[in-house]
Amino acid sequence: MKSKVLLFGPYSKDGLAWSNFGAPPLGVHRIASYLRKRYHKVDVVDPDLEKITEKSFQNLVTKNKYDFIGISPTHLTLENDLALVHLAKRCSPNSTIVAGGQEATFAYDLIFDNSPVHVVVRGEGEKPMLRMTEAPVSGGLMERFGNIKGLIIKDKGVIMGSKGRKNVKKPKQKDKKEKKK
Ligand code: B12
Repeated sequence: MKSKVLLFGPYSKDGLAWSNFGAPPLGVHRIASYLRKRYHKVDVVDPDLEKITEKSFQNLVTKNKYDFIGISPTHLTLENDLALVHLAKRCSPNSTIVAGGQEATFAYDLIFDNSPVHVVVRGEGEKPMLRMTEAPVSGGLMERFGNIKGLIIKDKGVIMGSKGRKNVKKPKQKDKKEKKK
């Protein structure tokens, strides 16, 4: 079955990437090309370039009923990025929400704690996204995606690594102190 995917780039709100550098969100465009070659339908939104409003974003997500919605947050834009995730979840409660890129890779716990993101892809996103779009559509998240390498999954409130990864637990204060010694 072919999936419908929405990927959006970092949302600085002040047009940072465009006014300063004129660069599109390269990471999500790469993933989009990869998925389109396998005939999935992918929309890419650059929230700054397209000067999205809450209403226009809401309309896009409600109308398209995406199977997957992917974000590529940066640390500096995180608050705006996660606000869009909350909005997307309200408009499309059945979509699987995925986060990727450097911020998601290293600060996945911050993202899981503050948003309805279901899955974080650590590292390059092309193959994990493809495998997720082609995974069974029914069952729990761990059941559907647990065999795909490189994921961290929040399933029924528990954060777990997919195959090939140790279960992820936050270090306790005590462990952190011990590491410093
Ligand atoms: C080139 C670059 C830029 C360019 C182009 C960025 C762009 N829009 O694509 C410019 C100069 C515009 C830029 C601007 C900024 N950047 Co910059 N940038 C980089 C740099 C050097 C390379 C990124 C890149 O293009 N890689 C190639 C692409 C193909 O790979 P990628 O983006 O990493 O994406 C892959 C994976 O990460 C993953 N992935 C990414 N997103 C997603 C999403 C999903 C759903 C999935 C599944 C996977 C996934 O899959 C992709 C394909 O394999 C990195 C450092 C680095 N070495 O990676 C910093 C870096 C990403 N930038 C950073 C920052 C902070 C910024 C700015 C906020 C800086 C600022 N104050 O202006 C702005 C943000 C602007 C914006 N709205 O995007 C930080 C992010 C740190 C963090 N923790 O968030 C980095 C890591 C640099 C650093 N070490 O500080 N940046």
